[in-house]
Amino acid sequence: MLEVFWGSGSGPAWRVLLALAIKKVPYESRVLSFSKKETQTPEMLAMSPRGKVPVVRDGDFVLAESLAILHYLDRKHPTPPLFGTTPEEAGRVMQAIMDHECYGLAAISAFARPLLFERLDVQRDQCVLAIDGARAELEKLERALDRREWLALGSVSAADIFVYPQIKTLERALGKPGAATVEHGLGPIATVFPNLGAWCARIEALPGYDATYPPHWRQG
Ligand SMILES: N[C@@H](CCC(=O)N[C@@H](CS)C(=O)NCC(=O)O)C(=O)O
Repeated sequence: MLEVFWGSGSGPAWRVLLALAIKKVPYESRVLSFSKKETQTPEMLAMSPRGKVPVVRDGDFVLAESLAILHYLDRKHPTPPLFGTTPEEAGRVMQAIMDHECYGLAAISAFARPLLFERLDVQRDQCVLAIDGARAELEKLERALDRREWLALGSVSAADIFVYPQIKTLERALGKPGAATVEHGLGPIATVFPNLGAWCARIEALPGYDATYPPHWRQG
């Protein structure tokens, strides 16, 4: 059976769990602890030389990198398709993914990470300077969802599950105590960006979603 190596709270790993839930593909969960450095063991480094998760192992085949894994899973288990069914749809999905990978991810992370990892003592300036850039990216996503339910296609696609974990990570960062000491104006996300809030709710209503939620986030 397909094995999935992942870590709780990893956005890239969450993408893979979401794809498997949507496609209803059974798998063996191999959850690793970041704090115990379980991603850095010789066995893991042999599969993922950068020591990163997600990684999947399917028989003799091993694959790292979330986007590569989404693509693999879509070819291996085509229903429902996550990269569309036509060349044009595949292009739209990849455009939305690369837009986030190349621009949105860094801009939102620059703001969220100092809050998430409670590093405002040394990274307050970086966090404050990143607010406008993060807002611009969130507004762009908000506009993309103005007259449509999903980011790229008429149904959930790899673009949605690629972006979604970062929005939830931002939401978690906004819930950290330090966030109240920064005038960011970015939350609550569902209030400031209602289209994004409704889109998150749509993803959260997908069958199998609950099993993908980062376990340690349930503990607060
Ligand atoms: N580009 C990679 C990023 C993967 C990544 O950064 N994973 C982090 C967790 S979010 C990781 O495994 N870090 C290893 C560690 O901190 O030990 C992907 O999309 O799969």
